[in-house]
Formats: sequence, structure tokens, C-alpha cells
Amino acid sequence: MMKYHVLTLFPEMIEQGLSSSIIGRATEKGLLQVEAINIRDYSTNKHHKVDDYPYGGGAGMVMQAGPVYDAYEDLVQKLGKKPRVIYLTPQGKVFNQKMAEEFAKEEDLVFLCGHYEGIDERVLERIVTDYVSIGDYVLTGGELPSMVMIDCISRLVPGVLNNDVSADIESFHDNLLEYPQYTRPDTFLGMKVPDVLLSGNHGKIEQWRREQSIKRTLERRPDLLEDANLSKKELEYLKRLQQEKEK
Ligand code: 6GU
Repeated sequence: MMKYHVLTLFPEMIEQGLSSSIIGRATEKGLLQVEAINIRDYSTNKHHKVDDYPYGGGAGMVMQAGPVYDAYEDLVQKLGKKPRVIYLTPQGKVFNQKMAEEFAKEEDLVFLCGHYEGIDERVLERIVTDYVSIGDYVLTGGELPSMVMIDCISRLVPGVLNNDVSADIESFHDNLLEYPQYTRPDTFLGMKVPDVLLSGNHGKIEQWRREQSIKRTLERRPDLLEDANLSKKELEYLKRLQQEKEK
């Protein structure tokens, strides 16, 4: 069972964001646990204040070290061990599928969500094990990034995906994009489903899908092809596509 512990000032955002669809169902099935911990509950201030002006001046507010540290310490006490603590920040290493596979091996993961202009550096120094970003753009807080990571990691937990699990998980492994999908009706706005998919020839279908994946990756994400795992025949197909493009 994978247990996520999200330290946040907006616990309802986490609870609502992860209570539906596949992640919600997996939680109900007992495959996952998502605990949102309100950092504000650890404020010792009579007004439950958790932020203050930055030393040295500047715009905005900084989250104070004390409440974050006390929330963390309380959790460590309950767990009886020191878990990995992921701090969501645009200054982190950019999250990818390989990192998701590594995180999926853990039993407990702590996500620390900052807001405002960030969190007092001293508590980060003390408790954070991993600095992670979800891409090169700026968001208002760490809640959405933590939900993105939890969604991605959870689909790697055995039993969370109901369909043919391993096949689905491997797909990004070869560094290729997915092939196009079709369902009924067989004609839509005059556009037909590719004949091969109605042929019943499973060898042919598999080859066609693999070629579509290669073609699509070349068109949309050619950078991925550098590390793609292609057979000799598939490499020839790729070279043919590239030559056609040059014309
Ligand atoms: Cl992890 N946090 C924030 N605030 N913005 C981001 C991000 C994280 N990743 C990309 N942009």
C-alpha cells in the first residue's frame, strides 16, 4: 500500500482533487492512502498565522519554518521512520516517468507544498530529500504539482489500473508516443476508421500501431526518438519517414 502525506495550507484542494476517478477508486479499494495535513494546525500563533515578511525586504510573504517542522516531526513520530520528503518547486529537478518509477518503490512519500514566496530555507535544509518541479512554468503553489505526481506514481502501483497493467505501463518505456485509437461508429463526419483495425489480423494491427507510434513521435516529439528502442525493421521504417520528410 502506497501512503502519501501532503503537507499543505489547502488540504481540501488535495482531498477534492484526488477523490474522483481512478485514484479515488484505488483509495476506496485500499491500494492507496492520501492524507492531507494542514500546516496551519501546527501554528502556535493565536491567530493561526503561518507566514511573515521576508528578512531583507521584498515582495510577498514567506512561510515560517516552525509550523512546517512541527507538522513534519509529528508525522515522523507517527510513522516511526524518516520518509522521503519531496518539496515542490520550480527550482527542482524536472519530474519524469523514470523518477515516478523510483518514487513508486517507496512505502510512504511526503509532499511539502509551498505558497506565497516560498518557505523559510532553514526547514527545507533540515527535512527535504528531493526538490522536484513539474515543468518550466510558474504556478501559485505546490498543491497541483503534488497531485500531478501522485496521479502519475499511483498508476504504477499494482492493481490501480484495471486493464492490462504491464502493457499500459511499459508504453512510455520505449520512449514512443501512443498510437491513435478509434471506436464506433466506423464513419464519423465522413472519416473512416483505418481498414487494418477491422481486418482481424492481429499481427498486422500490431505492426500498424507500432508504425503509427513511430510516425507520431517523429512528428510531435522527435527529441524522444534519440532514446527509443526500435527493432531493425522499425529503424528502417523511421529512416524512410525521415527521407520522405526531406523531399
Ligand atoms: Cl513544483 N511549484 C510551483 N509553484 N510552480 C511550478 C512547479 C512547482 N513546477 C512547475 N512550476
